[in-house]
Amino acid sequence: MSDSDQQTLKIIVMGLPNAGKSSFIQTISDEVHRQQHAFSSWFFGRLAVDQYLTLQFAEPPSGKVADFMWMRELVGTMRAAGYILMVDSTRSQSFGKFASILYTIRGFDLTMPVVVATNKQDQPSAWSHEDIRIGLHIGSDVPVLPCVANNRALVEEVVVQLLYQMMGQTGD
Ligand SMILES: Nc1nc2c(ncn2[C@@H]2O[C@H](COP(=O)(O)OP(=O)(O)OP(=O)(O)O)[C@@H](O)[C@H]2O)c(=O)[nH]1
Ligand SMILES: [Mg+2]
Repeated sequence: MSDSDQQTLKIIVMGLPNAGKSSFIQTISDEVHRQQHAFSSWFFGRLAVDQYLTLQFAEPPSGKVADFMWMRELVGTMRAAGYILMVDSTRSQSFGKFASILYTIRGFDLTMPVVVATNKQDQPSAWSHEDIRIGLHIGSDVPVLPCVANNRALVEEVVVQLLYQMMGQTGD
């Protein structure tokens, strides 16, 4: 097999602080590492899907996502294959800020593959993924999926739905 048969796809896992991004990456990845800078850190994970495809997950410093110019620069320069946007489903007071992250990415490129993971569905106070979709006016072109970040099956389903988006399929 030649090198050209191997592909690494970069997936950004983004969301507000404490949404569960690092836990998600930890659950899905074969290996993880953290890259520490002065005031912020990136968290990375790798998953070898098979001999041809490796997924690299990258979590930007969540304190920066409120910075619109930083976000635009990131989305413009990262050349990500897709985005997993994570929201803490128990914190309805953060949904507006979360929506602005989604709009920033969609506003930059409407064809960018994106899925929303409504995390912490194991908590009794969590809003359901359907209610979050309706509340945030998320259209049917963006999958909104229930998630618990340490539940391998749910985390895998989020990644699979993103891969379907990347391939331009609906997945159902
Ligand atoms: N109950 C519950 N707790 C979760 C879930 N996902 C993450 N947590 C908890 O939420 C806290 C934050 O999780 P992290 O994975 O560090 O979240 P993060 O988005 O990477 O946080 P920052 O990088 O600090 O922004 C931790 O205490 C986790 O154990 C979940 O699905 N359910
Ligand atoms: Mg983290």
